[in-house]
Amino acid sequence: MSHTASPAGFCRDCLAPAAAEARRCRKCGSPRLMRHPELDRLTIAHIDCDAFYASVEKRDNPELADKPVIIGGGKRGVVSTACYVARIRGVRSAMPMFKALEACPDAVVIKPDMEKYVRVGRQIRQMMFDLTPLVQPLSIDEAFLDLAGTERLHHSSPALTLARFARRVEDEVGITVSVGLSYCKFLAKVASDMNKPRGFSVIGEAEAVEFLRTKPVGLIWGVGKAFAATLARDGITEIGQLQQMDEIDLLRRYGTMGKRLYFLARGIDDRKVHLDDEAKSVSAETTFFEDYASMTELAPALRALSEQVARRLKKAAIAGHTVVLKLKTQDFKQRTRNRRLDAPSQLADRIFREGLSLLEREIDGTKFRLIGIGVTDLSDAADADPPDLIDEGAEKRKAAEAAMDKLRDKFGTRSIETGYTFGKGKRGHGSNQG
Ligand code: TTP
Ligand code: MG
Ligand code: MG
Repeated sequence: MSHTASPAGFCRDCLAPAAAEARRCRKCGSPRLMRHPELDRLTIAHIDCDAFYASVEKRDNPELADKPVIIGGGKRGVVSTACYVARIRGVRSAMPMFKALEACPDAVVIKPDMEKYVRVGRQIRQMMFDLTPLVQPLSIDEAFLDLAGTERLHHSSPALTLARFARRVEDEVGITVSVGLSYCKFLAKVASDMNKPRGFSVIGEAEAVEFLRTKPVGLIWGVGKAFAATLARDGITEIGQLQQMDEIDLLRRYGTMGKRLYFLARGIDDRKVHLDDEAKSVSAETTFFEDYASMTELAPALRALSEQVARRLKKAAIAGHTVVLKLKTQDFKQRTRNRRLDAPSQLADRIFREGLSLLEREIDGTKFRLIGIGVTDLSDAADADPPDLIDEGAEKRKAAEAAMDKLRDKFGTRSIETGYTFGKGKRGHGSNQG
């Protein structure tokens, strides 16, 4: 056995490498070892907090630690969630409260404190954005993440980065999460639910079809109770049965849903992890009369668009933490590139600089017919653009921008132009969105 061989896995508690055959961590003795043949290749993750509302309440009141806790609204209400102690007794989300109390009479019932949960949810989401700009929240306590290409940034594989994240949430937030890691969204989400709480499950490409074969059809995304009942009437209860059917047949029987069944049953899911939708971003874009390939042509457009975005952010008193560059090539292929800023910004200068450095990497002779810039991961303007201790010029540029904003307000937008936008204002027909 060679000492230089890459470690077969790692310890989820102390993150030390773990040998392929070890049963406990050599460093800390923990049995929570993570190993999987595809561990270093998988990048799509789904993270979901464990018994979210209940975990937050337990964190804030240590006396509740070992007690069954139910979060929900009053005696006649329903259960929002229950801690895992209460779940062992049969309590479930959406159960009428009286039933829950029949099953678990000694439960501590707490009214939901939504403001607090939103705050904690945001805090965790911010931590997710420290891992990758590609975070797609699904609800208050869960999100998809695509960690492709983050190895150099974090000096670790996506799997190890995720294990470190789970630990960080426990240390800094005081609640636990479960992680699912796979090659696609469907199976990442399935995986995160597999060994809750404090779970970390991996579903690799090689095992996907066999893994799905014996699972109920209800596991498939979009198959709710009603549709599962329809399938059951047709004699289909297990995913393995769908694996035997051909696409045309499924399409004929169930329309577009049939197509989804065909692909997901085979573990084929090409949906990308994408940033939150347009409503949660501010952007501007322009389509050119001619297509452009060079920085000389593209940068001025980018500058003008950055200023539009900044203007709208300032008007709404919001700021964006992630800058998104959008390009459409001559042959209508779209490229989007994101980068997270150190802090939320509403400054044209900062957005432009970030956009420019993203753009530089795309200059490869390709002709572009459209360029757009925007920000997402929006927040209140209050914590935007903190004084920059490293880049001294930034403060001056910020002051200059504030001065220009004032003049623009006074004289209209065309009266002040920076070097980059000068004389370029009429070059394209603008189309804005955001
Ligand atoms: P979930 O992630 O579905 O559940 P959970 O975090 O409580 O438990 P798990 O460990 O299984 O993930 O939902 C997140 C929060 O959303 C949950 O804590 C409370 C709220 N919620 C409701 O209010 N009603 C519901 O029916 C469900 C399912 C959740
Ligand atoms: Mg949850
Ligand atoms: Mg959830």
